[in-house]
Amino acid sequence: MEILEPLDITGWEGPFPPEAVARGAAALEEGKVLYAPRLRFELSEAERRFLSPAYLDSKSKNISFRPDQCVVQGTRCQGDDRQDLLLMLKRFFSQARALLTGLCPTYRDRLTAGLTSFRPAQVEGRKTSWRKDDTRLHVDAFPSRPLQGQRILRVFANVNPAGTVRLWRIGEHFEQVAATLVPHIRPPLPGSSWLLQHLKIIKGRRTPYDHFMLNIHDRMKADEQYQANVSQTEVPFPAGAAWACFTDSVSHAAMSGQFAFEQTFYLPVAAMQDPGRSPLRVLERLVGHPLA
Ligand SMILES: O=C(O)CCC(=O)C(=O)O
Ligand SMILES: [Fe+2]
Repeated sequence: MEILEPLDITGWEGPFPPEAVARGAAALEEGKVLYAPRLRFELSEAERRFLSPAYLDSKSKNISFRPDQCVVQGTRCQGDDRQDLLLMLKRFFSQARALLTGLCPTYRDRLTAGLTSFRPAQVEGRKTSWRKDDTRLHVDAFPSRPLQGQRILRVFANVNPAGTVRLWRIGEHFEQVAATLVPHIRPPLPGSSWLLQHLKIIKGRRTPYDHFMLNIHDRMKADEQYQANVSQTEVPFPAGAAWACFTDSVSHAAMSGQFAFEQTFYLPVAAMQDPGRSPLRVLERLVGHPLA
């Protein structure tokens, strides 16, 4: 299968060509990456000052924006700098949302916005624990935010001013990943989800679905043999390009690059054109019972 679904568009707001709209949601749900090589996220002259890791605070690798609360985090800036960062991130959020609602009209009222992030740090050579190391192939699953089956749909843009690519590896299709790993995963311990929620370790109930997704995420990242030997392709995303995919099913690793934007959305399984392709339904078929 081709991994990339090319999109010849240059603007974030629709209307988009009917062929692109006809394929948008279907391509995403098949596990493809919508790839717009000429869809540039424009920064103003003044905003270009933010193309430096110096604006990060010491604990963060990203500067993030919460569209629902309109706050910025991850930066040491105050005053005008902080406000300008907020406006830049907010604009990325609006454009990413316009892109997805234009390309996937059936998702329009069903997308919930998660975090917006600006990623000014160099990916290569960053020191982290294996679990947080996104240079290892993985599907996304968040330990502190149970999704209970909801999809993770993310939009990325490479804004590197020197023209450096953002290099990803893309691995097997989720069906294959799950078929290989699920037989090794033990079901959650009775009471563990209640405990995590009531100790306020996580927001909301960690369902058996979340348990399986976190296990898959961890098993993929922890296994050096898997990382090296699984069938995979290198995908360089050029500066000035944007791309989108369901990162809970597209197995991905970010190997190198600096200066990108990313917007997360959540989508209920029922809002998909083909819910049978969701990781929730794939896992349920494998284990033979409901997981939500
Ligand atoms: O920063 C990137 O290019 C992708 C990193 C990643 O794995 C993620 O955000 O889920
Ligand atoms: Fe990821």
